[in-house]
Amino acid sequence: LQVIWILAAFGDEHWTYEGELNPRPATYTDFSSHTGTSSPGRKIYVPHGYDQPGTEPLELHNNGHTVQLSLPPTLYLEGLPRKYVAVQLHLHWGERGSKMGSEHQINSKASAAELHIVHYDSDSYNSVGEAMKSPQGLAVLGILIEVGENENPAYEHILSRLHEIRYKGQKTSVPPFSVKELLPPELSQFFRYNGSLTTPPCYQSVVWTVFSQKVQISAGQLEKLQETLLSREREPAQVLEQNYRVPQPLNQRKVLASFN
Ligand code: BO1
Ligand code: ZN
Repeated sequence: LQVIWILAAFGDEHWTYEGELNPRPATYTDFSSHTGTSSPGRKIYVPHGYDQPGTEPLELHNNGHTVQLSLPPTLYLEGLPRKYVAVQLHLHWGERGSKMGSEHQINSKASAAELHIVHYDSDSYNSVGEAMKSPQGLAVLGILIEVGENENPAYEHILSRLHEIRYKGQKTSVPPFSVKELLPPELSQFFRYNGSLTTPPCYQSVVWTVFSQKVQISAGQLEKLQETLLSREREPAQVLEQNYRVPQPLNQRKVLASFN
């Protein structure tokens, strides 16, 4: 949860998940034990426009660190004091064959993968680039993903296309679909705290909302996520795997738990 500023020293050009700053095996901070603030009657957090498939195709991009889908600003969040509009979503996952790949953990337990839907405060800032440098400039939804019995058709909008963008830098175009299908059914139960971007430049600018309900994908779908993408533009190929940051010390942060 905490920023390690030294990561920013690597700059945007080249950085990796290897080494001392992201040690394996993972150490963790169990933030559920630091909660205690509940707020009955509080307006719940509802993504708006998420069930509208939209009209424009979306761009799916292998940026060498993750698979990222561009989102239209017609998607936004409600229940926060300002209007946060969507920019992109992306995923984090573990190494091939691992069921640990999430960046958040609940009750000390990591999930297989994690979806992030990134928004910025469009009331206060003209661009995401400006917003990402300011406290609470961004709002990211975190959705924990675990392996279940069935294939998850919603995630196939992304996973079935990965083979088209295997190399870093490749892009493809995805027909619009309802982003809401990617979320768990119960949106009123979540944890919220002020934290950072989990990759360089690691700015402390994110209002994090992590839903307590998880979504399921099949073992085959997880395998596809872990094995398809490559982190280099050309041979020699290197599989893009284990792109999650381990949990960081909570320090003095408060974590809100909403269980309306
Ligand atoms: S995350 O959700 O905390 N994993 C996360 C990490 C890094 C970014 C976004 C979310 N990076 C920034 C880029 C900007 C870009 C913005 C929105 O994402 O540094 O250049 O405009 O896509
Ligand atoms: Zn992320």
